[in-house]
Amino acid sequence: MEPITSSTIIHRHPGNPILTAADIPYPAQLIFNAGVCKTRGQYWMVFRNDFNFSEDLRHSETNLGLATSSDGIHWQAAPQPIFSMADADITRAYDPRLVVMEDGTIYLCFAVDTHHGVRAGIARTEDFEHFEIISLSLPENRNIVLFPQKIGSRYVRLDRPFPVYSRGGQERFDIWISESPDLVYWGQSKLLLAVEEVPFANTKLGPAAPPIRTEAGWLALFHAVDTDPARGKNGWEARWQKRYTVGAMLLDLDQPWKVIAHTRQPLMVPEADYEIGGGYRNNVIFPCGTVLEDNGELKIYYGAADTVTCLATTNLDDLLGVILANKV
Ligand code: BMA
Repeated sequence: MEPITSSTIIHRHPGNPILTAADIPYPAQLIFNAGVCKTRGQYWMVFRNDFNFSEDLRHSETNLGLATSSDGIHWQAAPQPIFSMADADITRAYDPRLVVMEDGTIYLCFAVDTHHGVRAGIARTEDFEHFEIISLSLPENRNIVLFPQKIGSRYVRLDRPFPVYSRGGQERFDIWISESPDLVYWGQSKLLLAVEEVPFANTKLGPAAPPIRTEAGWLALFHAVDTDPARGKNGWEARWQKRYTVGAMLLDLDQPWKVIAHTRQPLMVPEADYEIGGGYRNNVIFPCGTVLEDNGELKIYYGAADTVTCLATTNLDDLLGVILANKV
């Protein structure tokens, strides 16, 4: 693979990381992969907290915490975690995404590890304290994000299943799209973007933050993974050979299963010190939330090295220009 670098339209916030374990008033270790939305006069962040690791790293605890902000940059963590799932089958819920639907309802999408596979969940909340679980997918699926409005009469989401038998059993995971009349029953699933279509991926893709409606189409960021067997110890584990970068695509407004354009070069590549060193898994940029400001600034919230939460910004028109230079 050719050497790759972040696009010049991306600006990392000088205050990065913007949220770490030191900001959390309860047991916390890795604070990352946060969903973010702006509603009811402020910014809301639901972040993943992994803590209490066993020495062999095979076990840890996970909960989801809440932080709020008046500017999207400085965050105040709530005193207690807000969401966790553990029963006889479920071991943890993680990687939250937030979306405010056109009627103002707040939805949380999340992944669930179970003894029978990874499932993707959707919950509704009014207060970030009580969550009504609306649906849990079949295994194996995660990284789901909801579009913020119905298209036609259907809710729409992006999915990322983990097929075991694709490409002769290689680890190749693509982005899919599904629809639902009620957020409970999902179907009409279609392949949206495959690993082979993204030159900076060789392993898997996944939806990042919920799509944003723009005049040019639905703007959707995605993470892209390349694996290099030459990579060795890159974090706490004995070996970590993957790198997580970020790309973007535009989908047709009325037929969102049609990709209008997608970046052939990454928008973001791990480069900053907090992305490439000192973390649990270095070389990981994993965005789960975006906020589009009225002045056209797009705030991108991402987990860095599976350890801390960071912010990068770009201008919407610049980003659309970069994506549209790569029409399908
Ligand atoms: C993915 C998910 C993410 C994580 C990433 C990098 O498969 O588990 O939560 O950030 O791997 O480790």
